[in-house]
Amino acid sequence: MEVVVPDLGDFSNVEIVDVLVKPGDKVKPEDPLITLETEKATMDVPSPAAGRVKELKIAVGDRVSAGDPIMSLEPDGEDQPEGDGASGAGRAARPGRVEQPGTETGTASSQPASTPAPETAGAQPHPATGGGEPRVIAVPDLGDFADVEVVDVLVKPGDSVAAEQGLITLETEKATMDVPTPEAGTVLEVKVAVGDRVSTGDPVIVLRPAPGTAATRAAPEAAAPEPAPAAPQPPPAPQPPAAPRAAAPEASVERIRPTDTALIDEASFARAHASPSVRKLARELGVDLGRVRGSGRKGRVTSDDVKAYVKNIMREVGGGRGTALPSVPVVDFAKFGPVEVQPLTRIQRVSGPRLHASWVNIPHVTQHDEADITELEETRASLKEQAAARGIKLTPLAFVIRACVLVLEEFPLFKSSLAPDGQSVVMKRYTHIGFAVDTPNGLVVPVIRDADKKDLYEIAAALAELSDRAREGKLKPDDIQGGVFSVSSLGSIGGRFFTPIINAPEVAILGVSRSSWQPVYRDGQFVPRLILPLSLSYDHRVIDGAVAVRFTKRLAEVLADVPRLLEAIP
Ligand code: CAO
Repeated sequence: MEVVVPDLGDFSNVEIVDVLVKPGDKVKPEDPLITLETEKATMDVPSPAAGRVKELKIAVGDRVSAGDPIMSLEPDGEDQPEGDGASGAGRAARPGRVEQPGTETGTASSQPASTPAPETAGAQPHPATGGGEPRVIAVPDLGDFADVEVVDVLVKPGDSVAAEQGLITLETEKATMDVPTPEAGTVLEVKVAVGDRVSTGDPVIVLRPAPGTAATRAAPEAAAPEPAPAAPQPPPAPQPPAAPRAAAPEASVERIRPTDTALIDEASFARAHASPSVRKLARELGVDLGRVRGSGRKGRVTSDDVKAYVKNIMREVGGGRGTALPSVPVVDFAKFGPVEVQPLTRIQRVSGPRLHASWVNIPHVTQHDEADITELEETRASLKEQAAARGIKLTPLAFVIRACVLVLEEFPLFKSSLAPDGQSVVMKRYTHIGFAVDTPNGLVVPVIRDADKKDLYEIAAALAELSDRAREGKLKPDDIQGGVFSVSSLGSIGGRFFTPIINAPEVAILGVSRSSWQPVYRDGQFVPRLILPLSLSYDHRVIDGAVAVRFTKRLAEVLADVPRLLEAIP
């Protein structure tokens, strides 16, 4: 018999990328003969019958269309069971064989009515099968999967179904797939229910095939329980021999939900030059084939390429290369002298990972600047007693926070947050300001709510009250949430400039160091001025450097504008 290229749906002039047999080879029905590659997918053409390859009519690199001769098969004495080769039907196609769902579907649907039906794959014979007799449609070959859950039953007794219509939906840990009926007909009985677990060959429905469908012709194989027909089997249909991969499990590939393979770019996966088995391996490992460099002929991706790709990623993750963080060496310090292990405080254990996350996730830039607070300190000194009489400790930090509130009104971006998708910023119409407090248990950041509605004294009072409660460990969840901008003051301790870590998801934090007297050149002479070091760390994804320096410049101006800081809140 002559084997020809089956119906390829919309494709023609398709390249042969592999010839899998040679003259003299024995083949069984459904054994792959050649591999074709369209721009969308790779597909094998299986043998429609058992036999021995007599002559190859094609070679790798040839381009073929439906009906073109591939090879001639001659009967192989030992291997001519009744029915085999009669149609090429009745074999469960392997899921890996189908690479391009659209193609498969197209192939199936465009199959001429006279073509032996690969769709019968997976169908189990009804004992009483015969032309138009009820027949059991079974779960097709599920490849490596077994005991798969039925998540949906799509038909009920009495329903008319068209060929390829879904009967049930199965869900493996990898994907969801529909099992379609290979034949049109009427559903007589449904054999499964939602929640059942099924494997290859398990009955799904009993179908009465519509008159004139392939089931009425089916079936040497479907008739297997019956005595083999005495008559010689009809020769395989000359053309096209069989739609190679229209069988049920493969057609179901197209129904895989995109979310099940979220890591795979389906378009690039489909374009990749790889055999069905390699595609299957790639899917199992979650590898996007489009990213794998093929070492095979014409850049074909082999299974070794897929494994090497995965190994490489594992090595990068484990060895600290690529996007993974380099690991710090683990040292046995006791080898060098006595040691004592002290646990971190609870707050340190909580805040540590958050600081780390902020540091590694946010591209920090720190803008340093200086503010002249000579007048501010003079005023503060003059107001201190008066404030103390009201029970308020008027510290420099209260002035700094009041100044930040005023500048944030002019630069609202500094109290925004980057949206999780990185495509927009969330602007906040409220101004809750956080400030770092050093407590015996570690660093905490209580939040002054609606700081823009508080005057200097109210801010100072809130500062004192919250920092007292922070040191006593009496902050409530509300006290440490909702901040839009933070201030970290080390001024009472010392230091000159530092890099505060942004309190994510905020986008900026102001570090304040200890003020000191500095000679400043003014009006032709050096004069002593009290200078406050400012360090503004900002998220460079949201804030540009020029804007950041405008912010600190403006902050310095406002800190020098004491009457403004003392203004009452309207
Ligand atoms: N320059 C000079 N002196 C300063 C100053 C500055 N920038 N800031 C504060 N001082 C002075 C104050 O004037 C005060 O002196 P007087 O009593 O003479 O007025 C003294 O230092 C102590 O101030 P304070 O600590 O009582 O008040 P504060 O408002 O400055 O600070 C608080 C409050 C809670 C922020 C502070 O106690 C604190 O915990 N700071 C540490 C914050 C921190 O750890 N940040 C690092 C975060 S990153 O690890």
